[in-house]
Amino acid sequence: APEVVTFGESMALLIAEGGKGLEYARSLEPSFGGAESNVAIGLARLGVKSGWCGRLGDDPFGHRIVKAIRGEGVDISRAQLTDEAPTGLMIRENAAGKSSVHYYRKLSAASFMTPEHLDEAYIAGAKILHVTGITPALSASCAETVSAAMDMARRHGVKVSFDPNLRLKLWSVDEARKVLLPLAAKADYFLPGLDELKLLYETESLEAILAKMDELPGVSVIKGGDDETYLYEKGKLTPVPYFKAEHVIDTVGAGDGFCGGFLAGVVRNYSLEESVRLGNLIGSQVIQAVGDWEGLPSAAEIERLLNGKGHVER
Ligand code: KDG
Repeated sequence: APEVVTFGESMALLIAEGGKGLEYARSLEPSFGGAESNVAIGLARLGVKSGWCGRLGDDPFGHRIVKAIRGEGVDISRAQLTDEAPTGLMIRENAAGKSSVHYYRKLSAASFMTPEHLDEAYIAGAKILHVTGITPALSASCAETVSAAMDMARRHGVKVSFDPNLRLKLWSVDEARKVLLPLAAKADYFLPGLDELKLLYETESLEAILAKMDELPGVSVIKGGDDETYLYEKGKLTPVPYFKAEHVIDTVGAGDGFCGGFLAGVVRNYSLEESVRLGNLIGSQVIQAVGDWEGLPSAAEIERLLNGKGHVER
């Protein structure tokens, strides 16, 4: 059984060829993305058994995504393909140095997810359930599904990890706040970004943010500090420095990489600080490759990086 179970929407991703923007790009490179499957792949590459559940259309993109996730060694036995609705799509462009994503995911297969699609025994068999705040933004039934999954996990003593992943192209901050903050209060590991917290709590001050974290029952790990990730546990703040990335190429997926690394540490009973360090290391690798998950390192690569052994070309 998977040690970490996650679910959410994975979508086909088309990346417009460099620099021209979608209006003038002559080619689009196909891939796929999805915050939760990115995390599941990150875990699998580190040798942690992970399972991804989700709904995709029974269409070529859906088949492509399922094959790719399975190919990464993630358990997809609970993933569903349906002919009732299509696989969602996102297109990313980089125009004049600004990267943006365009979503074509309304009424996608994933948006019709309901609590009935969850397999309680599957969740109960895991050590950790990881969910994100993207899913509840998709539809009311998706929001119910996330909340129900968290409740299932808690009933069985499975730890809950929650990354709010605020996506302002899906809903407003006001809508998000009402849904995401109660979910944060149900998490054992709350893994937000500093920018997201500033928006959700309407303050620029880290001190004020930490005061809010004091009201949460779980451990908080705040990603995206200037030079460090903040581990905050029972009133104690521990800044954990970043690893240097030599060439920053594509920052999308860094947060998911972090979550995968952090959760891998937790599953292996590393200290929380060591788990955050592993998360930082994974995040620093993801941003050195194009794509949301392609740059996720394997356990062997991590070993080489930590031992300071360089890349051998031939
Ligand atoms: O964190 C990266 C994800 O945002 C990306 O892979 C796509 O899940 C995605 C989304 O909804 O934007």
